[in-house]
Amino acid sequence: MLSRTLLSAESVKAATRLSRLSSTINFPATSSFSTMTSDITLYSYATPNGIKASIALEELGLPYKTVPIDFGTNTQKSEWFLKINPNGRIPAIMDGSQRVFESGAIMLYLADKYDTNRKISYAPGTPENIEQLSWLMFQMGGIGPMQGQANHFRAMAGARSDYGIDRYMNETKRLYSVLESRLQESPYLAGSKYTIADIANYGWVQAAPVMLAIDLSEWPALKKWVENIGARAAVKKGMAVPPSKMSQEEMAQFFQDARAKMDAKTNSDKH
Ligand SMILES: N[C@@H](CCC(=O)N[C@@H](CS)C(=O)NCC(=O)O)C(=O)O
Repeated sequence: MLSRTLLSAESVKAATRLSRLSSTINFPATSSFSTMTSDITLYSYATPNGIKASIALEELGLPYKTVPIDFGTNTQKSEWFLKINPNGRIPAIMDGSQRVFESGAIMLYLADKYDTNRKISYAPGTPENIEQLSWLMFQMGGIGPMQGQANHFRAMAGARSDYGIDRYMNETKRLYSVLESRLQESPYLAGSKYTIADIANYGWVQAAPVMLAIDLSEWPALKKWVENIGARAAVKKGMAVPPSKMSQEEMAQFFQDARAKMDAKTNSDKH
């Protein structure tokens, strides 16, 4: 049923209409789109990428249903889910018959379609909007992949590779220095306002102390930015979507044990 909905002529027409609208209209606060209703289902798990979507939804105050995706049973690779995200990863959303996958695309979609009051985004066509896009892509192409690999080599890999650990830990830290420089000169990444660019980067940076035992004190402006964002009510709500099976303490213990196991392994790196 889902595949029929996704591939129907109607959904293609709707997507075409939406992309035309997004590229031609600036969605001012007075736009008739502010009365638009949503029919959003979020498919997610409370991971650094998953919480980007739920925090954005919470910040916008949009109603949505959540379908928890269980990694334990590999639900993200099941046939029905691959029709929503062909890449078999979370997060993804359905908004009516429109699918959106990739957390960056989800945040841009939500900002374009629903952030008519510009609560978490800058209007298209402004210099700040380009800055917002740049820092969003910095996260999608830099922090996410690099920190993801750091986590893999530091805690999850079947074999230990000091080369892999050093390469991705160092790259993650270098990227944090880039964020630090920006946050020394600007309260938020795109400018004076908290936006989807902050949400995207926050998803990963906030996880670094627990996952990688990275002490954020090395980057004082970044640390303060993490604390400020973490204190927002919508962020606290979004981070608990869907509710995790582990407490914060259990999660910290899980990663600590995983790193200790890696430390005990012999270096298999032959480079
Ligand atoms: N670039 C993707 C990455 C998504 C991603 O890697 N999600 C992870 C959770 S943080 C996942 O679904 N992992 C399960 C798997 O790889 O099977 C995005 O930003 O949405």
